[in-house]
Amino acid sequence: MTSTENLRDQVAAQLTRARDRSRLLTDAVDDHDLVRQHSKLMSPLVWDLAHIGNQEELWLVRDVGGREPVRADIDELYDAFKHARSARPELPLLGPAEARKYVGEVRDKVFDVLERTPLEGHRLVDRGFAFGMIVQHEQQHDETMLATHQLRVGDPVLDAPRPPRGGPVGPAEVLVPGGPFTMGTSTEAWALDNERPAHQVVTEPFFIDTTPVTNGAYAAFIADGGYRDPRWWSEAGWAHVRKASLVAPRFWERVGDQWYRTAFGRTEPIEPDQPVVHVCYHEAEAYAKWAGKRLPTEVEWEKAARFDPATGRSRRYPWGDEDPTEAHANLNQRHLTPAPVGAYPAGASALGVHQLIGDVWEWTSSDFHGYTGFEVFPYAEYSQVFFGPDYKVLRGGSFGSDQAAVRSTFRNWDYPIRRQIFAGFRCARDASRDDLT
Ligand code: AVJ
Ligand code: FE
Repeated sequence: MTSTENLRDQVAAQLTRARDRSRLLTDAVDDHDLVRQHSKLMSPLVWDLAHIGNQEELWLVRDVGGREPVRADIDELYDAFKHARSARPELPLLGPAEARKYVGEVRDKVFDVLERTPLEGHRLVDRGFAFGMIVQHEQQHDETMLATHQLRVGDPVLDAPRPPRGGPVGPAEVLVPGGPFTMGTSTEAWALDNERPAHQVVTEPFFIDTTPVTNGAYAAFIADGGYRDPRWWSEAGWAHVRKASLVAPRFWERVGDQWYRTAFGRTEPIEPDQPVVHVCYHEAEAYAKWAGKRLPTEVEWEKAARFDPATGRSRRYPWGDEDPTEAHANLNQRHLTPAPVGAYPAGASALGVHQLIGDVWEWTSSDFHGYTGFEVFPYAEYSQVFFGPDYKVLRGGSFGSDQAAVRSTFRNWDYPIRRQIFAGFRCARDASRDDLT
């Protein structure tokens, strides 16, 4: 991003890429499937679509562009804080044709605003931040819509090539040295408020798994009676596992002595070398305890992902400072499943930790809070209102995340019982004195 013109072109390309994905996800199903609720946990797809357009109108057409509203009458319908997801199908929403027309009109105006807006100077548009925020917002909803597709029952409508084959990953875990490292960022142009500012954090030495926990390893936990043994579960986890009658990850089904999983309408035997996905925080925590380990904290996850012991610097990504390519990580809904472990040797961190970015979101043991020096930007409802003990932080993005919306500093959050998101985990453990000598 050397010149403003260059930046303008990049912003336009990112907006178009996000819209292509939104269209693919909404054109794949018929109108009936667009307006219906596939799960109480999710909005109808047609709500996500118009909400994407409404946020874009609020921030780019009205706020940055200072233009007249395209449709001031619908703001309330698409305000995520006004109506719970479960209540959205009953609202007088724009229908499929109206919603498509609306997002198209907003986008036309946005391209005009983009042409006329200086991208340097004023903080909200500095280096295109407001546009970047909207690109990321659309991509985040595209991942949410993909999760809705996963919950949809019916013939498959989405297709994608299989991920690359797995490969060697070296030792099962690596030692991350204790001491300081730089967490968060003050320089990443499109980083959101909760990733800022860059600040030093000191850790103890710890071990972290070089890969996410696989289906095969997770199946061993099930086979060992893990879901029936309170020793592995926290009090809240045990209460939940019993109340919700959990026996396996979401979308798993046992036929004879084989586990199957259903993904996007196709049922296949689980692939033992793929990272497990669709587990909640409680399941991740229980597995880790069963394995004699624990979940990493958010600080530990980011240090394993970014710290380069040779220079003491924090990298932008595990592999270095360059943006992700197909060789680095399973992102962008390129494949509709996590890739087997070892599929991305070029994406490993300086310390040899694989698949931190992409594949599956990784549960950490940390609650969602603002960093020291946190400042709301540009609005409290993006992240600040979610700070507190109710949400756990997830890191790294999934196969359903777009690279515009994932960085090593990116922080996602959800309730510890949620399983519809593309979430897995990896384990960590304290390093004892003996390990260090
Ligand atoms: C960051 C994924 C938790 O979906 O609730 C979308 C992103 N914020 N619209 C969410 C978001 C507003 C957010 N997560
Ligand atoms: Fe939103």
